[in-house]
Amino acid sequence: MMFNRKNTGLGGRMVPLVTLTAAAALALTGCAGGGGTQGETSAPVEEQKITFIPKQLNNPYTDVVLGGGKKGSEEAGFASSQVVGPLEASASSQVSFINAETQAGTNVIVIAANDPDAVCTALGEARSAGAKIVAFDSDANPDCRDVFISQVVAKEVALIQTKLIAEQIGGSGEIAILSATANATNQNEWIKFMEEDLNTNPAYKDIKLVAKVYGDDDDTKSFQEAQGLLQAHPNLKGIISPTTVGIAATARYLSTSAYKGKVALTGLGLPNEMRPFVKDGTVTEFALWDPAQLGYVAAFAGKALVEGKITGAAGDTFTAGELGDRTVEEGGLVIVGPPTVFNKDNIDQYDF
Ligand code: RAM
Repeated sequence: MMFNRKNTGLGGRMVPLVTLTAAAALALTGCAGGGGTQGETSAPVEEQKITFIPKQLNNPYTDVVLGGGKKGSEEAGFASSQVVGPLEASASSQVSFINAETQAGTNVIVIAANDPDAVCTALGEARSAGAKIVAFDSDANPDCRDVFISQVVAKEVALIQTKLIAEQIGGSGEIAILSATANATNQNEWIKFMEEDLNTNPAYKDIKLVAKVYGDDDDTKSFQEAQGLLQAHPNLKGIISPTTVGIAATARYLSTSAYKGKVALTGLGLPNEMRPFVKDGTVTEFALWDPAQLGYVAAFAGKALVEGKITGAAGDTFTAGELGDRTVEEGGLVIVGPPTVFNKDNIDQYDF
């Protein structure tokens, strides 16, 4: 199975991913979902349109996720697939894009919410117009979507990061978290579990979390926040950055500073972005999942929803193409796969 990085060529705000093969798709828009009532739909996927709305377009992680989304949409048989979204991951930046999809009669909206509640009203309107809503990467309020495709079990990915930082700083000292945006559902959930772990696990009693800062998944701001952390906390021994943008920017800062190899850095990163920093000794170990699988599974969940095979209820099952069967858990949650830890010994085996 190959889920290597694919460049989706995101030059603008809207990118057609699959040629519209069925002219009938347009005629069917808006009548697929039975007024948002789940389980009534049984329209063939070949007549359905799917749109992906990531947190932001200018994010290398997003490109990999959308590569998987494209592959999944094609294999699932959607009539058309496209990507729209904001350039910045701010709370309400996705609303106008959702509204435009509702107007266009899109049948499946796949969204990584920048803010769980800010997108809710717009998603509710899309559902009333018949759309199915698949949240992925970063959940929307569960009241506003049908399923949430989560890359990993949130607690598991949080505990990997506390374990890695504890190992890398020798079990004691000050640490900080450099996150994405302050409202990001996914990062905030991981941070909650990390704080709980740091506060309750006896093995971490000598580790002190002294700061949480937000680089907004913007490379420049993340770089500056990393610099600011080191200035404000001269005794800092480690940084956890649970965002691919944050960890890459922080690594870049550390790699040319006096802190290189002295202040530990771990979190969630793309192997292709982190490779030079692992090789030059700035970073020892970090984690991630295969982002392409997230987009791929989301497309197949969209297919199962529009075909009326699942409603998002616990126990529902669907087949996610070559990745096999997935079961919907309590709360409409679908888990894609386990995270991987990357270091100098294995990083060259990954290409995303
Ligand atoms: C960033 C984004 C994304 C997150 C990854 C780990 O690219 O914040 O939502 O899942 O990092």
